[in-house]
Amino acid sequence: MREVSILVCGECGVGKTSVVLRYIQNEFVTYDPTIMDCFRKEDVIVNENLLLNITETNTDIEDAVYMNQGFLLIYDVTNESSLEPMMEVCKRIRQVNHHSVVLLFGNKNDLVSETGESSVNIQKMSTLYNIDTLMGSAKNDTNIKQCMHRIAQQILGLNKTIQPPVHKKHLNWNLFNSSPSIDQSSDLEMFKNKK
Ligand SMILES: Nc1nc2c(ncn2[C@@H]2O[C@H](COP(=O)(O)OP(=O)(O)OP(=O)(O)O)[C@@H](O)[C@H]2O)c(=O)[nH]1
Ligand SMILES: [Mg+2]
Repeated sequence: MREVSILVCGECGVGKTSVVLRYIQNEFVTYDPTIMDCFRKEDVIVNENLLLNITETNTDIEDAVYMNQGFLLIYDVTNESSLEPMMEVCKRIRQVNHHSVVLLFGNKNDLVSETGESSVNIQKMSTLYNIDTLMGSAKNDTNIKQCMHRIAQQILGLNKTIQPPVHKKHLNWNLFNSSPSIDQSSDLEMFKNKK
């Protein structure tokens, strides 16, 4: 049986354990704060039995970035400040491997009324770092299985929608800083032109 390894990262309390336990055992449970925890689940993905090794961490990803094929970065849609640290994680992942699979997941969308478009920052992050994005809820079981399956499929190369990043220089661009440096101005133009 083929195996895939997925690292789940995010700030404290964004719902990492809740997302993983919803996927592993289809439960929404109260769980203690986690430093690191590992889970395994066999699943059928595109007609193939697959073993998913899922590691949750809220510590430094430095070593883990070399040991995993896929990354599920979770932020809390009700807490904008939980998104910014994921930029740094994206940067680090892309410095190590341009081709690893990254999905940014906005959790707790059961708490927000609007279900529409993701924010401009998320769209920019997606383009700059070539990452997939999804929103959902561990509580309501919205898009939980889908996000794990999307990562696994992309790792296996079954889903060709994510292409390797083209714009290497984007790695230095700080989306949360309104004044990008001069050598990154062409990136800004690119986004202006896209509007
Ligand atoms: N409303 C709502 N609450 C959620 C959701 N997911 C998690 N929570 C709540 O958010 C809190 C934190 O959830 P955890 O899953 O423990 O978060 P975590 O990221 O694993 O936290 P640490 O392990 O401390 O880093 C808990 O009270 C959960 O019940 C969700 O989709 N909707
Ligand atoms: Mg946890």
